[in-house]
Amino acid sequence: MSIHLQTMGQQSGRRSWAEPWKIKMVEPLRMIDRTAREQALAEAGYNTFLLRSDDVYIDLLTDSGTSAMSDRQWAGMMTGDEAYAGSRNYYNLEAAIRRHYGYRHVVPTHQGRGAEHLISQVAIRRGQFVPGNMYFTTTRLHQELAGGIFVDVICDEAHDPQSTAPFKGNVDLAKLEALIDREGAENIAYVSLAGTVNMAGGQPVSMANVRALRELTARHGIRLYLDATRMVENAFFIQQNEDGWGDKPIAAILREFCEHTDGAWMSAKKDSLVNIGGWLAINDRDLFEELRNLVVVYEGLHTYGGLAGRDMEAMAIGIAESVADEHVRSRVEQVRYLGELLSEWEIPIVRPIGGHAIFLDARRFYPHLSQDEFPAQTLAAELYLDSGIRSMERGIVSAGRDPATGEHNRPRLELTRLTIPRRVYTQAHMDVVAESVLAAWGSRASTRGLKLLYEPKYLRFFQARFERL
Ligand code: P70
Repeated sequence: MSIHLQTMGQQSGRRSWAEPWKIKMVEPLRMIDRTAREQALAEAGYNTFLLRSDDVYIDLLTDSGTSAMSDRQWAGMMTGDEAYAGSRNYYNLEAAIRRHYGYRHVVPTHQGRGAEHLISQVAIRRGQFVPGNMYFTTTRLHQELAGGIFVDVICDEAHDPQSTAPFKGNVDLAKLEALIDREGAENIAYVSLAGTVNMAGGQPVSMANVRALRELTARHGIRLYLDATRMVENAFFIQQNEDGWGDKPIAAILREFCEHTDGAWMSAKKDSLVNIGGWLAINDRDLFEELRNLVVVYEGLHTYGGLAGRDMEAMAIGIAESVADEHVRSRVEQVRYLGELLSEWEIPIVRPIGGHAIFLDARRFYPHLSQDEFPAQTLAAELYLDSGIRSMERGIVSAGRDPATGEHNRPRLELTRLTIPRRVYTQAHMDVVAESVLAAWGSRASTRGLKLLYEPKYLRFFQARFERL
């Protein structure tokens, strides 16, 4: 018997895996026609953030707050204790964070940037430097609003979409040491470490790197704080690709990684499988007292931080579900499935394939467009026009302007992100997405760029408007 059609597993010479869940409730998708999409996109100023989600077919804008909760999480929502103070759900959340991330003191916040705001206000003195492994938009903004100066100390490979180094999220220790020597340890607020690194393409940090970083920062008396937003996915890459970790569960790798840091902030809308929520967790008691005081000014009492009791319960359960090996494997492998298809077709994407998204290399799609014609924003628009798929610009628009000069920051990476929500779409959706990217690739030579019409002061990518050139 000759076999022509092959399953996904057979294509890569192994047995197939499947999602470790079945579907109990469905949400119908709607698809509007090409003429309606053209109108919707023009009305949205060619910015996918300004589209109505009713006009979107497959929504890959973000993996943030878009995951499907489990039956256990929904059941947990019904056990919300909506007391103003001392809700039992807060204590369940605190226990889950202590158990899986290992930090002693917990401050809940409404989402990640609420936590970024608090840590930045408390830990940065005006004029201090904040070295980090590539900027993230909201993180850097809060550091700057607190008077900090962000310095990128990520390894050079991270800025090269074609480098296949396995841990492109790593800090370049020589860059960090040079900064400390030049500015003095007392002028470094803390090191801001993210695992995985969103803007680099979802690239992980190795355990060896965090250990070395720990040693270096401790020697200089500098604190090391972690953006733990996608740290579970980072732990998966350590398990798969770093020597000595292959037989360790993800939960153990996560705990050990966090042990090398002094505290963390979290957007629980990603790894933790909830639609809203975040936290800050820290070992230092005095700093905790300051944070716990500040949270009541901006978020809410220190036992709810802007969340309902039911939200905290869903988060506590989500944290436990998020560290299960079979869950993380199926999540990251789904992303890889889409990436392998596109790679096979020689469509330029960031390699290695990251944890939460496929990042299309818009510079190589549109070599005829200058960065001022917004290639990544253009590609996001083209994908929407082709099929109603929504993606996100991660290039010059996201990078914003230099606060000192007012000029565009010009990142080397000019990327369009196809972000995969957790437990939401099937392999068939991934096939539809891949074919749409192929169509945009096919018409790349005749694609025209965009002109910026309006940009707001903060985080301009969310609300900027464009028109077709
Ligand atoms: C995304 C979202 C949020 C995020 C993150 C990392 C590594 C902190 C946060 C903030 C949402 C987003 C945010 C800004 C621009 C575009 C999209 N990332 N650290 O889609 O957390 O959103 O809960 O305040 O990725 O990547 P939160």
